[in-house]
Amino acid sequence: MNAGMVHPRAESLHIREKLVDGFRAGIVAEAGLMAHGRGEAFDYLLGEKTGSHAMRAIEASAATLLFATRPVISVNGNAAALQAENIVKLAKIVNAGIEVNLYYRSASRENAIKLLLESAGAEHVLGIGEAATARLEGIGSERRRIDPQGIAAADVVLVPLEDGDRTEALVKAGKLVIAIDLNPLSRTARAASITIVDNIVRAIPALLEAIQTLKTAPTEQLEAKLSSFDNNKNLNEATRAIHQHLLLVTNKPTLPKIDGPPNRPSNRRADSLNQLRHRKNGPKIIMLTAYDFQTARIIDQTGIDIILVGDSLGMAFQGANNTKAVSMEQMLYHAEIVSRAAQKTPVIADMPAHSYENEQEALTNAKMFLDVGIDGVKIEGYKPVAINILVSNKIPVIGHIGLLPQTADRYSVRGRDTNEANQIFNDAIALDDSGVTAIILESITEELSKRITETIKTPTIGIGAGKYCDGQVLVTPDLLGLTQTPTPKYVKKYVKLDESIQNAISQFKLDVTQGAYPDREHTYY
Ligand code: PTJ
Repeated sequence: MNAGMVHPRAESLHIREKLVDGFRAGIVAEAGLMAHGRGEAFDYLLGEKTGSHAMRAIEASAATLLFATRPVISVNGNAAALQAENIVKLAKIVNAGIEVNLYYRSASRENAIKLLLESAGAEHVLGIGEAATARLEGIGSERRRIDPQGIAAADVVLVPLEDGDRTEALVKAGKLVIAIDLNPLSRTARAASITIVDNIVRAIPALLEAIQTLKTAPTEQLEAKLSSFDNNKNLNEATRAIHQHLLLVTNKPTLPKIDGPPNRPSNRRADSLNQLRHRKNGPKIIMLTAYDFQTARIIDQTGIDIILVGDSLGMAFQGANNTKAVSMEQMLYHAEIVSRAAQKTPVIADMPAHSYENEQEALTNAKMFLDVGIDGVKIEGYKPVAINILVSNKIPVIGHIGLLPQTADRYSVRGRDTNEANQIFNDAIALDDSGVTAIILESITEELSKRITETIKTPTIGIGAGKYCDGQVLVTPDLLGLTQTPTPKYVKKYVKLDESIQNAISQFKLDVTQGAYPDREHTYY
């Protein structure tokens, strides 16, 4: 078989060839070819790229391997056929043992893999033949045989392409298990201490690179990589990445069809959004959030400048603690509803967390917002790659700096510390030249927001950033007194709708109980 280098799937075919060659050389098990097919299918769903979830797991794995006292890399047929050289390099750099441990164990395969690893530079290969005298509890068959000098004594075991039983047994035996598995739903993925949901052909080189970078880093930095890592959360993110990728490739949001007022032409609204750049020293820009039709309809009649379909949807609508899990699909659903209700006012939508991590994702997702009637998008943080591609495609973008809820670990005022203030100021300067329409300043000191507003050409819109900004934005349910206390200091409740609604409902209850409702006026005859 010769894939040729011009084939669009050349890389994938090249990997297959390696496995077929490995099978013919007695390295890869027959079932290893099937296992690879399963992996390939998941890789396809993941977009054949190392996602941010995988990078986080790779960094946590690098830190774990650098902290380990007796790390061991467990090698099977597929891992050897695809990554022998890099496995040897990895073992050398973290001083790890290499142990051959096979599901379909045979002396000839063990030896073929040992020879391959040795030709790649391995000095000592563990687990071969009689050397594997120790036993892994809870595992039947030959697979339970492990080397007393290797996996049996290891504190950390790296297992690329492992099966669920052995991963569970290794964890039970007290090992920290790092798994590489393209299937985020597998038992291995769920049982391992750290799961890298990525193709071994990308994951091992990336792991090598992360170790090179981190090996000179201060201990606290390595500890931070570990303490901030949560395998379950990360696996959920990998699953969401599959979902996200499916949305991207089909390019069709799976939204329920709603029979209601049609959407307006979008170029007119984009024009009025772009006009906002001229409001630097003009009347203040007024912006409010909306997530539902009725609120957007009412706001639309007030003549404010922008409606934001914010990912504050997480808290204000879904009752979540933060905005981190709001998805593209949820945003599109609300964006479509709000943009139908707002006949005059430009509507922008928040690009939710992880929806603009590279050019392609940013552009495809922003276009999906345009398709449901949105006029522009807001992006958290100074993200030049995403912002450039959108601006060069004439999609209005609003920037957002200061407190960034999608990544924040705490909700507190930013910029009191000089370094942090300088960082935010520098981001404002960089955003000013990036072509954004306006910049949201969230929860920063008045001093910093004044300095930014007076320095840059782009209008600033504050939320918890004091009076000097060129405009103000609030979360509408906060302004209406619908959200539960405590709300941030900057929130001014202009009405207590919470109480009004309670009163109305109590009155309805009383009327029905006492027979006062329905009366003649509200009855058909
Ligand atoms: O060499 P042996 O005898 O030890 O046998 C090795 C195989 C792979 C046959 C054995 O470990 C096995 O049967 O594995 P499973 O249970 O089929 O699991 C393989 C897992 O690896 C699946 O979840 C695949 O999605 C995943 N996978 C396959 N190819 C890759 C992969 N993960 C990362 N990178 C890949 N290239």
